[in-house]
Amino acid sequence: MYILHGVYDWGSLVVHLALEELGVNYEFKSVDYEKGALASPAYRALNPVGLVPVLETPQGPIFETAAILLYLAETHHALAPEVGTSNRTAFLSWFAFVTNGLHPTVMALFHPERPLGEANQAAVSEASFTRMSSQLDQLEAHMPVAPSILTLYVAMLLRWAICGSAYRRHTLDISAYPKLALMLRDLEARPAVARVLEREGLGPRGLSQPEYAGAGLTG
Ligand SMILES: N[C@@H](CCC(=O)N[C@@H](CS)C(=O)NCC(=O)O)C(=O)O
Repeated sequence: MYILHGVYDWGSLVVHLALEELGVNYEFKSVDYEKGALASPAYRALNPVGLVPVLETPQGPIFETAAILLYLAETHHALAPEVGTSNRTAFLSWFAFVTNGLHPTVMALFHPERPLGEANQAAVSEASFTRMSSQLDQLEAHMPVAPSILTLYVAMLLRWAICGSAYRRHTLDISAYPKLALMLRDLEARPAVARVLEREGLGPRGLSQPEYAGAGLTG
């Protein structure tokens, strides 16, 4: 039994998707971040850095999205090429590219005031959008698109980037990336993905044609 501590449409979304895809026994526990739950001693005992997500496992809590996803794929022998198989190297390379590269870029696009303050947010937003476009060019050209923790992760980030139009100057036109757009539609057709999109209130086209609900994307 796993316990996922998360907030709908925050970074816990990809772990939620992976757990549902794996068909394992889990519970989703909403983190009451508005009441300071991320700073509580109980939460910090699970995740010392006080961020979402954290997953309670039979071996103890695990935090950092990439670590959680690799743990799940390795434990359940699914959603990633197995160690020793020929496509493992490409998978790991692109997984690191996304978790170390695209994720911070998308976060900077959403919170352009964070790195250098309000006065510089237009420049940060501009630079982040340019960086994201070049990272997506790479993914469009090279990323393996078989359903995996990698495609689920990219799908979450693309959802956020497309949603950006509702409240940010820069928004992603996914039609410029036909392979990635098809990947999103293919994921939405998967029953496990559809269940999580419904549960988190993101709608059946919550990956390929998302609408900003006004509740998420604040973390
Ligand atoms: N590198 C971390 C980033 C986690 C992160 O930034 N989480 C956000 C939500 S998407 C959060 O908890 N924000 C709350 C805050 O900054 O106080 C990971 O991948 O798990």
